Amino acid sequence: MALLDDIRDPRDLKRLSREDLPQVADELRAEVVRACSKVGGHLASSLGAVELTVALHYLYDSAHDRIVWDVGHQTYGHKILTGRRDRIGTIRTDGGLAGFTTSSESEHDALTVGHASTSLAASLGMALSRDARGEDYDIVAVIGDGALTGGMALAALNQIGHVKPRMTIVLNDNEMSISENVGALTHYLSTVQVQRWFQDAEKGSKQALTGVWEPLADLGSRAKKAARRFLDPASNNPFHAMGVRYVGPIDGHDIEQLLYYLEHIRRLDGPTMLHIITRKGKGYRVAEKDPITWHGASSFDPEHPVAKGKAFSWSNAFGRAASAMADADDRVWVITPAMREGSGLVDFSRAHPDRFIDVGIAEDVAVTVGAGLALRGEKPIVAVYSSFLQRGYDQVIHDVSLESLDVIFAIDRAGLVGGDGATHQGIYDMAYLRAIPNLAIGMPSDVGELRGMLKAAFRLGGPRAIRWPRGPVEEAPAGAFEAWPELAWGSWEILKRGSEVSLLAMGPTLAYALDVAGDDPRVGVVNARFVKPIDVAVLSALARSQRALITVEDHTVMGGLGSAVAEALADLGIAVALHRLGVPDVTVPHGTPARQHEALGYGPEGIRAVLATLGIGLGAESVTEVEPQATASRRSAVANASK
Ligand SMILES: Cc1ncc(C[n+]2csc(CCOP(=O)(O)OP(=O)(O)O)c2C)c(N)n1
Repeated sequence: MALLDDIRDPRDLKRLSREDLPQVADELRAEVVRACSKVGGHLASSLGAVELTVALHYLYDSAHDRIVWDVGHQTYGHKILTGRRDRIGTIRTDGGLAGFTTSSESEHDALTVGHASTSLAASLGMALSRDARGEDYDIVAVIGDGALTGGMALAALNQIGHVKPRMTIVLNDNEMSISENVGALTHYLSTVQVQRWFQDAEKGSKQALTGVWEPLADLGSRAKKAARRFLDPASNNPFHAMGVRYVGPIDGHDIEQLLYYLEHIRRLDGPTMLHIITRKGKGYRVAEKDPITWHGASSFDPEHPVAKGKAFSWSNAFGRAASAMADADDRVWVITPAMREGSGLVDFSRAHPDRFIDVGIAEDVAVTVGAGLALRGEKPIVAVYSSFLQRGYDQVIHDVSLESLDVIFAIDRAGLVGGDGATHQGIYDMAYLRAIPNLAIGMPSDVGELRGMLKAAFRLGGPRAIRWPRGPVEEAPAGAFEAWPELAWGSWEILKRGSEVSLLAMGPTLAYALDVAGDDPRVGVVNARFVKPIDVAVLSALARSQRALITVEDHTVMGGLGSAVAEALADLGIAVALHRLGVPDVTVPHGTPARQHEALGYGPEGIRAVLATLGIGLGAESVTEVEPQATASRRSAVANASK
């Protein structure tokens, strides 16, 4: 009988006997696989945390106690056990469950999260409040070895060891971030695993040798004891040294062991770290074998799981371009904060291992390492997702822009990102970067422009941000760096002249603008590919000759292209009707970007609606699903037609 069918709430889990728990874990695992096979998601991390999830919910009351999952991507099992089983197949889709823990979704989600390394500081805050108010509940932070590489986590640990609140920290160590984990702590954690192996070996050899040849057994054990002392956690353990009690490592797939240790730790004063060893993808062969591919899976056939081939993407285009740049000039380095795969850098890391740096989940460090390299005359590219660069904001200002250093920020996932949702939306970078002196910003609409911008950034020097969206892009034949197009930084491109109104769009919204304008002579289209500086000459000519301008951007309207245009018009003293379309002042959850663009008013229908208010009705014949990424062919069609 399926036990999961009777678990509507963690209280139902607690009614089961301990012997039943492994079966619950198996069922949870199957359910996670089923859900991910339908809609994709963070499969491997959730599979690796199934036993831990069962143990935590068996022991703690998650509605009252606080279980603080770091990142929140490993919580599909937690969601199933906490009343969301019937909706788990909707995870990350429009209107469905969020892909991470989200407080507004459930009282069992202690933290709204998605970015890594926040669990320890948040748990400390909760513990401070609890203790100040004399309340009584448990706090358990669950953090992966990857998330522990983040400066926030380490700084919080430093403070936890100082304040010493009663809390449990479960270090879920699978030796993986998205790719292989990096850093000195990672090396330390694997040393501790060797120690565990040593202890097991010692036990095994004792049993095998007892009664056979005692002196040999004794000799073996004495040598091992000496080695063990060398690796003794009490003397060498960095967590201990920071004031956090350390226990482990233990097998994180053994529920009995997990319960045994968690129960004991729960009664202890002060902070205690339980180090558990798990396997990413546990229990599902393909995910165990290739946890990198199955970290974030697309939908698949659960009987014959094969990872779907992905279309050529902006990230791939960047990775190739970066390799060509590094081939052409040995001062080119690429720095990633733990996003080798996502940023399209696997090939680069193989071709140029000496100039590829993965700093772990530490965006601040990535930016300042870039600054250090640039200070010594190198040409670093900091490859980072738009939403994660938020973590390196001060470093962009303080370490890079003040000295106007030659650092290229290669910003991936700009715009709405789909399933990852609110925490990952790349819709603030233009707003937060535009205010920084010396920093220039562009957004290509096809691969040729991407290369042109990278080439211009490399040649011109100074801090330059180039942003592009998530998803596919039309591939262009690879070429040597020297042969890439020349592009004047700051220049806009008039794709179509209109007699009355111009649409100013950038990146993915350019396809919308071109589609809506069609061949209507009243509506022009401009590729407003730079927001800093903007093309004042083109803008002022347009503003003086048109009765309205409409900016269209996949970014918050506050501070992006529309703001840049409004500010420039004000400075020029030109009064012209300006309509700014983009993300209004709201948070945007997970969903299908093209649908969300439409719902937020900056898809093709939204543009048509604004044109209609200006008396420019455009026939419904062009109401088609527009693929926002397919800009290159649309641009060249328009360019050819207007020749
Ligand atoms: C600030 C930030 N940078 C990057 C990411 C992307 N990211 C999501 S999960 C992950 C790896 C986390 O590794 P770990 O904590 O060990 O968990 P595991 O997936 O191995 O269980 C990364 C880098 C993120 N969520 N937040």
